[in-house]
Amino acid sequence: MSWTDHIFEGYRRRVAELEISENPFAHGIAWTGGPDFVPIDQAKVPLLDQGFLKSDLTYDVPAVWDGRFFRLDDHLDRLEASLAKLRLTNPLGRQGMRDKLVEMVATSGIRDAYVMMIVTRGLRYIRQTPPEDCVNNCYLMVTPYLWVMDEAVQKTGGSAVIARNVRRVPAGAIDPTVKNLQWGDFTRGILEARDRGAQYPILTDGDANLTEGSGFNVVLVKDGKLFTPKRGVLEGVTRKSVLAVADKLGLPWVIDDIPVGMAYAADELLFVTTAGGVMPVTRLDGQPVGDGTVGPVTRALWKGYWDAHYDPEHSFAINYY
Ligand code: PDG
Repeated sequence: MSWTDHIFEGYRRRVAELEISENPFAHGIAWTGGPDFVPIDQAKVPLLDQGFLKSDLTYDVPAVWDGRFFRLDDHLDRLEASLAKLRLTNPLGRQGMRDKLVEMVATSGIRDAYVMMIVTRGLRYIRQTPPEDCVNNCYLMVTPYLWVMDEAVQKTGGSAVIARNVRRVPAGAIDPTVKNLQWGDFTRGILEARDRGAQYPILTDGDANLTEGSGFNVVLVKDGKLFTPKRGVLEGVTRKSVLAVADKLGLPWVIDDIPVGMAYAADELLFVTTAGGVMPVTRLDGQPVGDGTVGPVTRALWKGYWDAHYDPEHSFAINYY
């Protein structure tokens, strides 16, 4: 029995059930502003939407696990903060969005879901129109859970590089605390990682400190203590969950500037995101991290993170129809 089985066994059963479901939304459900929900592969964005043309948008991604919404309010809080910074308003309002997301999950029958809420500037751009006169658009989708790292890779750990050919966009250019889809730096990083025989890039701030990777925060473990970068990163909800698990386990942690050199000296390395949870990384720049196996701290955080999905303090059950 593998150390990940207690979570993955039930998940695999639920996925098998979803695969034979006759629900037209079993592969994903979307809402793009109209009266009805649409199957995900039929959902469309208007060409003139400035979210599409200029990436003038923000978004957030919570997840549903085993029929329970996890930390939805944390994600709605972050979305609200991002909207305020961009002078966007949520056309549905917070409660309206919350209700619609729950309805969509229930309608789809999807038990383990990746949930995306996007708010765009709308059809008119602020060059011609005052921002307060733009009618903002909202797009929602719920799809089966998305793994940034496959189950099989999680068991032994993924491989990463510290990108040399690209740095994280400076916070003074694109605010990384506003969750955004301007992925040019990450895309270059992913290409570089592939060229170097690895799966994931970690980007630096250009001053030899770590920032984050393509859709995840970075945490390293040294002598039983957790270190995670402070600047140039999204303030991740998964990171927050993982640090809460560390508190329960009595492990100290710090959010600070983390020099690149610390990654090479780490005992353990992990990536954390809503789209995959706690992802062990056991090779960095072609060398083993620590002893090259998934270490005890990572395993304990992994277990604590998934167990927290059943804690009513951070999750609630969806009433499926
Ligand atoms: N940093 C970045 C740049 C992210 O995009 C994400 C989440 C995180 C950190 C982690 O944040 P949180 O723990 O709150 O989820 N990114 C996921 C994955 C995107 C992907 O497709 O790889 C998301 O936006 O869904």
